[in-house]
Amino acid sequence: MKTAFITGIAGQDGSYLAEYLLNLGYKVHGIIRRNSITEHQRSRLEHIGKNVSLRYGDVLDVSTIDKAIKEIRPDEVYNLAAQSHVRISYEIPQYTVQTNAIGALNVFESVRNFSPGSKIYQASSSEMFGSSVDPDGMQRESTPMHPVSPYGCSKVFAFNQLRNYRSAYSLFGSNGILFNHESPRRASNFVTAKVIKNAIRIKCYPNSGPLEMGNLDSSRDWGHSSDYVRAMHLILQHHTPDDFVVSTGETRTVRDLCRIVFELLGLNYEDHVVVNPKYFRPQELPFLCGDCSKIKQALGWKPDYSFEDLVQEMVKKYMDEMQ
Ligand code: NDP
Ligand code: GDR
Repeated sequence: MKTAFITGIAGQDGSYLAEYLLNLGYKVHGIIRRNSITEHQRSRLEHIGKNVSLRYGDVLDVSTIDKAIKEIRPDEVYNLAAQSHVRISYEIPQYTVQTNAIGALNVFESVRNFSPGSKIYQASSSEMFGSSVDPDGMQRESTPMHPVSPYGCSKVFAFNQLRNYRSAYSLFGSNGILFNHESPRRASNFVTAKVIKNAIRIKCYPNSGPLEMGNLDSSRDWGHSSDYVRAMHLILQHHTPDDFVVSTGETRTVRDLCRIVFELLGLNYEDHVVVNPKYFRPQELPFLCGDCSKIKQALGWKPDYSFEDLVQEMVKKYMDEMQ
């Protein structure tokens, strides 16, 4: 039986990944942070709770990471823990960099010192490319990195640090450079979940006020988390450590998202959506679209979900919860 250790296991991707690995027969371990208020902390893991081995820990607390790695000596380590919200990274830049950069380094160091045979997956992001786009409008593994947020900068550090440990210490460390991915487990302050939850609110309670949004004209390449955790696992099964873009290759604007969601509910978004500059970012990424040819060719990965399937699944889940 293979063992996996997941940081960020209680988040969107961590919960799908734990589920996926359990189905493959892995023994799954993970750390959750001790919160003062425990309600909802394990909500994404409730359905698989007994099968995963959880312990308290924090990637900024070296002793807990060292202890876990020493005890478990996992075959695979997935470092998903992060302050993952781009706009909020402008509000708490130092905390974001501590968690996403130094936290990742703590995990890599722990593996190097106590379990150098463990394979490491690092949750890298398309935000690392930032404002840099190839002439065909796409971003791919060879695109230069010009991040435009504290979040993007922190992820570039972790990306490079893992590559450095790969060549310096021969660790098996791979980066998945993932574009936006969503699901019914997405936290409600990311744009897909925010739009869908509020559109349903407006449908059920028409006089409950408009939906306040930031930039409606940015474009994102949106996939489904369950497809993307499958890619994470595949990346670690490759014969050699490497870095892979994971995306759908299709892009839509936030305005398209609003239109499609409100139309699904029989509403016109223009009657209900207002722009509030409070949600603008100091620097925005106007257009993201990923070229995932490399992972398709090398590992045979492709997404199962279309954008429409993703939105419909999220709408149905939140509608069911409201009723
Ligand atoms: P989430 O925000 O849903 O999950 C992040 C998890 O990390 C949470 O469970 C959080 O715990 C945990 N965490 C935060 N800080 C620490 C810490 N100091 N120590 C231990 N755990 C911590 O993110 P996603 O699941 O969406 O993303 C997973 C990873 O992939 C992240 O690294 C993200 O940056 C990256 N990524 C995500 C993409 C996406 O579109 N979803 C795209 C590209 C990369 P708590 O609940 O206690 O805060
Ligand atoms: P992003 O995701 O920043 O791309 O990072 P998010 O869903 O927050 O924003 C996507 C786009 O929507 C615009 N937008 C709004 N966004 C939010 N959150 N709230 C709003 O009200 C709103 N109005 C418009 C944003 O300006 C942006 O253009 C996600 C995260 O999962 C990262 O962790 C990950 O690394 C990247 O995707 C790839």
